[in-house]
Amino acid sequence: MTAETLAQWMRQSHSTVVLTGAGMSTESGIPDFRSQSGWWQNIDPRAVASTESLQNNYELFREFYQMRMQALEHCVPHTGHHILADFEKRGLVSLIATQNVDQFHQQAGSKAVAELHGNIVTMRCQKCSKPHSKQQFQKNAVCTYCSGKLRPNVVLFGETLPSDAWNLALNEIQHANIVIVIGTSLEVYPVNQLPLIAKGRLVSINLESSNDNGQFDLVIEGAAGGVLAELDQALEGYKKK
Ligand code: BV8
Repeated sequence: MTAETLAQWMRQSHSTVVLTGAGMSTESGIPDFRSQSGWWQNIDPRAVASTESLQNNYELFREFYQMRMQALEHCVPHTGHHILADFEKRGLVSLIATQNVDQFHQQAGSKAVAELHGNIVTMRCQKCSKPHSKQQFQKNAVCTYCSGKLRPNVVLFGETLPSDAWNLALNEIQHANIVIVIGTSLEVYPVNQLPLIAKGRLVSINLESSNDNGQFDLVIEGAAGGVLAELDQALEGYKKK
């Protein structure tokens, strides 16, 4: 059971949704969170990525996100992102619901992307929500309208997910023939509930086999970029639109 099996299923599928996590961007040079080399190995997420840290530890919060933004400036989407964008153009993928905050799916050309955890590319004022530039945040400026604190449009621990993105992902996943889960430990609520509401076939593409593989109809162990390249080869020349 490999990429060829998934390719067969995708040829018969009317709607295939992809759910991605940080493992989708590690081959672009962005660390994930919970692997050996992940961000949370030596940083407590509650200290830097929570509403509490934004309110009571703003300098540490700002340094953490400043570092993440700088890391992003030197990285680009990899082949896997481009393959998923091409699958969308060929009618093979209808939506990418992502936990990633790097906007690499959009940069690679994907149009239908639900940003479940927002992004660290755009900023706003925490108090009045007015948009601000990345430069203003990096310069430690305050809001030009109300002098409030600036923050990236990322969903912090303790914040609710953007309702449009959440409802779109919920609806598409409930009606999908296939949900392909790529590069996520499914540790974070409520995104980790999405695979449970899938009614179609559930597929995992992940570097490590996780203990709750039982929920998947197909588990493909491997790096996202490599597996997607195999899948692309198996689907060569095939398109639905
Ligand atoms: C909410 C923003 C409600 C920061 C993120 C106790 C128990 C259960 C739940 C909770 C609890 N206490 C609190 C909660 C809720 C909390 C939560 O789930 N906490 C967990 C951690 C215990 N959730 C929330 O707070 C959410 N909000 O619940 O709101 C609410 C209701 C009313 C009013 C107010 C609130 C908000 C969650 C969003 C948090 N924000 N990010 C930032 O990114 O800077 S979460 C963070 O984790 C990232 O967004 C990341 O994407 C996400 C999930 O991680 P993964 O993507 O899965 O990454 P991870 O490293 O874990 O896994 C990567 C996988 O890929 C690994 O398996 C690895 O092997 C694999 N891999 C690596 N490389 C590759 C690969 N696979 C293939 N190829 C490769 N090359």
